[in-house]
Amino acid sequence: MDPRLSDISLPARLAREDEGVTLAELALATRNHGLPLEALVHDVTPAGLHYVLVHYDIPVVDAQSWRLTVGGSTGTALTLSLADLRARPSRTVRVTMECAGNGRAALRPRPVSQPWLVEAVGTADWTGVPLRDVLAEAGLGESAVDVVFTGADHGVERGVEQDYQRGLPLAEALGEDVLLAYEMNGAPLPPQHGFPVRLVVPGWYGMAHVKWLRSIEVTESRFTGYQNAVAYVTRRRADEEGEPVTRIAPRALLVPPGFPDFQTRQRVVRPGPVRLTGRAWSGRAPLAGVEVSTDGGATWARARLDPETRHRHAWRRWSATWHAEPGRYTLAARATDADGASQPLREPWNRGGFSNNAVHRVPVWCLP
Ligand SMILES: Nc1nc2c(c(=O)[nH]1)N[C@H]1C(S)=C(S)[C@@H](COP(=O)(O)O)O[C@H]1N2
Ligand SMILES: [Mo]
Repeated sequence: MDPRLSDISLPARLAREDEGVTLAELALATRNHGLPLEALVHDVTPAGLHYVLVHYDIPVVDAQSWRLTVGGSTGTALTLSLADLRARPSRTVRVTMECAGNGRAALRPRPVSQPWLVEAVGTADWTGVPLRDVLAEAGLGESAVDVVFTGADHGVERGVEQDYQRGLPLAEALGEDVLLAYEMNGAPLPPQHGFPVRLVVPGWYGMAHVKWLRSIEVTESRFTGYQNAVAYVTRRRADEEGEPVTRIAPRALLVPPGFPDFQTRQRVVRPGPVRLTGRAWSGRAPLAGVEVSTDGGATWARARLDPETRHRHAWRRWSATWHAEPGRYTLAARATDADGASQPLREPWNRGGFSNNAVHRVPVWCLP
């Protein structure tokens, strides 16, 4: 019998209770790296330290012959070159981006997929053309519903062969900070981050920010492609319709203090005042506050949260002082946003491992 795609591309599954991370997951984890947590100190993440998530292969795109087509339910169809885009009025927006699967590896049972711990996050200055300017030029049809973005990458996922493609509701697509970005931190996009042009949708989990963009199509019905209707949906049971994954839930991370052991990453600090610091963000509402704990989340104290700046889509720094005495501790941090949403102590479980914003815990030994 001839081989079939379904022989190599398996259905979604949960790990057995005693099952470690597989070599296939390790292959994903080495391709898709996270932010080293000490890099949380930078307001803007150096491009090479920003997390990376690529479903298939990084496509090779020639900037000279690259074209972006804009069509569907529009007055006119547009074909734009990179020079066309660069000639338009641009905007630079500082955006904290996080993968919807961040935290997945901590779930029990564990969804078998890219095994993120907590580090699938980064903040960049994205420069490009506001999407709404391009849509206005094309002219939106009366019955436009979604805007569908297609990347130049191609692969197979759970048996379905596809180009990476995502739909975004029109109202979201018209936001003033939604960009067709051609620069990251003031330089052309690196290949892994979507060269030559990617979509940036501030506040949304990473899957919405389509890289290696080649086409934009306005549709008159809700887009039900794989990445919207099958992949990025929160389900507790395999047979339920579930809720689409959209905006980033509030989260705080700590810069692990002191120094680490090479093999275990266990942290060591010395007695005395230890400055605790980190970042917090929410894609849903402005932040209201950050708290820290030294007992794993049993008791909490208010941290200092840096004031809001004009970079309203970017993470904010928080800090606190801990008077460490010899012993073992579990540091923790949690953010609360202006909607009153905070972070749970235990992982919210779903089959895809999405939007898990359980509190970040860092075990630390204070040695005399
Ligand atoms: N074309 C395309 N766009 C994509 C992806 C992809 O695999 N292909 N991955 C998405 C996911 S799941 C995430 S989390 C972000 C990651 O963006 P980054 O690698 O620039 O951090 O890109 C998104 N855009
Ligand atoms: Mo992602």
